[in-house]
This record gives sequence, C-alpha cells and structure tokens, in this order.
Amino acid sequence: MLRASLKTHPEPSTSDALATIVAEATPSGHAGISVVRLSGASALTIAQGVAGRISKPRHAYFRSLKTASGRVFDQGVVLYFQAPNSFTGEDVVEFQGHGGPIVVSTLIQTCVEMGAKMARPGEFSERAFLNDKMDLVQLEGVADLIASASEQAAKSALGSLTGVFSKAVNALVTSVIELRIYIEASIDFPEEEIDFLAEPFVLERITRIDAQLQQILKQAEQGRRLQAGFSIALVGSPNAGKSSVLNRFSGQDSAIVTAIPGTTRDVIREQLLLDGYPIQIADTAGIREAMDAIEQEGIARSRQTALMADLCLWIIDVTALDLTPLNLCRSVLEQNLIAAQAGLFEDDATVKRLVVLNKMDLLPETMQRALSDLLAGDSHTFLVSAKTGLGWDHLASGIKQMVGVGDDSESLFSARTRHIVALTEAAQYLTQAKKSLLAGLPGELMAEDLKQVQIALGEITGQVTSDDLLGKIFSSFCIGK
Ligand SMILES: Nc1nc2c(ncn2[C@@H]2O[C@H](COP(=O)(O)OP(=O)(O)OP(=O)(O)O)[C@@H](O)[C@H]2O)c(=O)[nH]1
Ligand SMILES: [Mg+2]
Repeated sequence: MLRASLKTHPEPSTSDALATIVAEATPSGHAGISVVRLSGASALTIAQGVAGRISKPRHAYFRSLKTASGRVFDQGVVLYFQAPNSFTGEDVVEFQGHGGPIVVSTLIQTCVEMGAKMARPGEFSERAFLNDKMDLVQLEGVADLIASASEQAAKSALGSLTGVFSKAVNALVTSVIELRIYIEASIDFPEEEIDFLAEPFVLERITRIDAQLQQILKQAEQGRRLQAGFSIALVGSPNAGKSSVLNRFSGQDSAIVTAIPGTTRDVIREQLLLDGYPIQIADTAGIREAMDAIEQEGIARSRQTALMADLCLWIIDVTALDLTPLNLCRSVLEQNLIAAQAGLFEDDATVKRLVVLNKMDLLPETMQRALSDLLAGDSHTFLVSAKTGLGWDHLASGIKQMVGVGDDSESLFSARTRHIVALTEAAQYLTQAKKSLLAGLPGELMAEDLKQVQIALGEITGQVTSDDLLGKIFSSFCIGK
C-alpha cells in the first residue's frame, strides 16, 4: 500500500517493444581492437547476418564479418550474451574487430542496414536500469569509474558500482518504511493514536534514522569531492608568497614570482593531485588598494575566486607580523591576524579558511621553533616555507582534513550533487517529522513527512524517478555506454 502511493519509474518495456541498438563501446580512433555492441531482441539475428551462425551464449566465435551484400570487411571475435544475463538484460552481441575507423563504421552501418538503430548516449545503461540489472547509483558508479582522475576516485566509484551506496540508502528506506507502517497504523486507530506515538521507540527510531542519514550524507559529500575534486584559492596581501605556494604545489613554475608587490593580476589555475586527491588550485592577485584599473580588476577576481572555492588558503608573510621571542603567545598572534585581515576578507567570512604563515625560512631558528611549538595541535594555522618546502606535509594533511578527505577517512563510494541534494532534502523532512512528534502534532503530518523522506531517498537509487530525471542522467553518459 505504501509503495502504491509513490510514483515509481516507468515499467521496463519488453525487449520486443524496443529497437535493437548498436554503438562502439571503445573510444573511436585507431586501435588494435574495437568493441561494437548490439543490444535488443534482434541482436542475435543481426549478428548472424554479419558473422554467420552463432548459437552458444558466452562462446568466443572467430568469424569473418560481412556487409549486407556479402563483402568481407574484417575478421574478429563475436560474443553472444543471452537475455537476461547481459549488461542491459537484453540479448547482447559484442563484436571485437580491428580498431580502424573505417572497419568500425562499416560494421555499425551493416548492423543499421540489418535493422539496428544507432544508440543514444547512455542508452545501454538506461536499458540496464529499466531491466533492473543495476540501479541509478550503480550506473553512475560505472560512469564515475570511467571518468576517475585518481586512484582514490576510482576506488570510491567501484564502491558505488558494487552497490555499497545503494545498500546504505536501501537500508535507510527500509527503516523509514517500517516507521511509516507503524505510524499509518496508529492513524487508523485514532483513539489510540496518542499512545502509539508516545511510545519512546518512535523517537528513538527517528533519531537513529537521522544519525544514519547524516553519516551517509557525510560519506556522500566526501565521495562527491573525490570525484569532482575540490577547489582551493590562494589569497592574501601582495608579496605574501601566493604564487610561490602555487608553484610548490604544482612542482613547476606555473606563476611568475618576483619581489615586486602586485606581480600576479590574472587568476592562475592548476589541476593537480594532492596525495591522490584531485584539486584545482587558483593563485590570485594580492589584495590591497589597487594602483590601477588592471590591478583593480585582478583584485575583484581574487575576491570572486575566494568566494567560489571550497577552501581558501590565506597566505601571510610571517616576517611582516609583529612577533618577537618576547611577545610570542596566542593572543598576540590572534591580534596580528586580526590586523592583517583588515581589508582582505569582508563579505566572505563564511568561506572555509586555513591560515598559512609563509617564509618561515626567514625567521631565526629559535623563533621558528617557538612558533612551531605555539601552533602544535592547531589545525587551522600552519607555518611553512614555499621556498624550502618546510612544513609542507603538515599543511597538505591539514587541507585534506579541512575538505573532509583526511587520512583516516577513506571514501566508501562516489556520489554526485543530485545525491547530496536528495539526502539533504530527506534530512530536512526527517527533522520536520521529529519536530511534529515532539510537538505532539497529529500522526498524519509525521506520516506525510516520512513519505517525503522515502521519496527523496528513492530518487537516489531510481526507485522513484521521473522520466525527466532519467533523461538528464543518461544523456550525460557517452554513446556506447
Ligand atoms: N625566503 C622566502 N621567500 C619567499 C617565500 N615565498 C615567497 N618568497 C619571495 O617573496 C616574493 C614574493 O613572492 P610571490 O610568490 O611572487 O608572492 P605573491 O603573493 O604571489 O605576490 P603578488 O603576486 O605580488 O601578490 C618573491 O621574492 C619570492 O621569492 C618563502 O617561503 N621564503
Ligand atoms: Mg603572485
């Protein structure tokens, strides 16, 4: 009864109703081998037209491949996967022919002449979804695995592909359904409703579901960051060493470094891996009263970049601070930072930020040691030298902790913005349900909120989807997938 009240994805159409589709599964170009994939009710008939009699599933047939007029254009291996035991759940045939563009286009053209249709982007995956071979999260995991830019990203994508994310979401949906059943039952017996809802386990359940939801949300955010990477903006006063920090991260002279304040004008972006995590790092113009229109524009861009970044590194020339062995203490350091901040961060106080005290190599050794001691255990302030690399490992792990991909937090699965949006929405409805319960409001309100939680969660795996959403997701995949 609960399920019937939800909008579910369209019923899988029978294979016969769908055209047989064809596309190259490997990248186009010149290669030793290319894979062309056929899927649909006529896949076997078409394949037999090209390669002769094929009967045994999962058997490698070495065959000459012929056009509709009988001209041999290639030799290759033909594999038949019988429905439902294939990627799409339909009859699938894979041709492993030679990887030349002419050979591949002749093969595809021949299949089309024999009744196949060119596949749309993501159409193979869409059919796998409609035939319940994989849910949406798993299919997105396939796409993420292919697109992974780092080993960690690939690992987390595999987690999604093998169902780690789906399982976590499905477990949550089951708990929500159980609670809904209980509450809906209480509505059916109005005279006992109050007692039903006052049972302590109702609140316990909601609290437990909330904790699980928050945990999944945190993991999903981490998974998304791993996949999409995270952005860091280097900001600070002129000459603080921002460009030197960029160069130290990228391991090359990406930005011009000079002793002249106001060297950098444009935003300079670099893509790199920080201990295996993809990051985009942006060097910006030093912020001060602009000397001319060019610098003014550069500074406006610095502020914009800082606002858009996942994390800002506020680079400070440590020798410019009023710190001496005699006055060195927390409060003096804080006062110095407050003074240095004037004019730098005005409306971007909400931006996540780490303080980087640069040029430590210029401090006397005793001062270096004293300042390091003062900062021991501080996860927001770092003492480094972009010139010598002192303090760099410590800064790198501070950055990872700050963006939620710290050493101890291996990501379990990959995730996308739409998953985060759905989880956040589910969390909001759950909070609302909890409030209704605590306020002693009628059970109907809570039941409705829980239904919305279930719908939001169902959108993640595709249990509840609109055609619109499906179209959007699959069209972002490439052809042949
Ligand atoms: N000794 C020492 N010098 C540094 C360090 N980092 C930067 N410098 C020097 O400081 C000066 C300014 O460095 P940049 O990296 O250009 O500074 P910036 O913040 O990008 O400056 P603008 O682009 O003008 O805003 C250069 O002479 C660098 O060689 C450091 O860690 N140690
Ligand atoms: Mg610079």
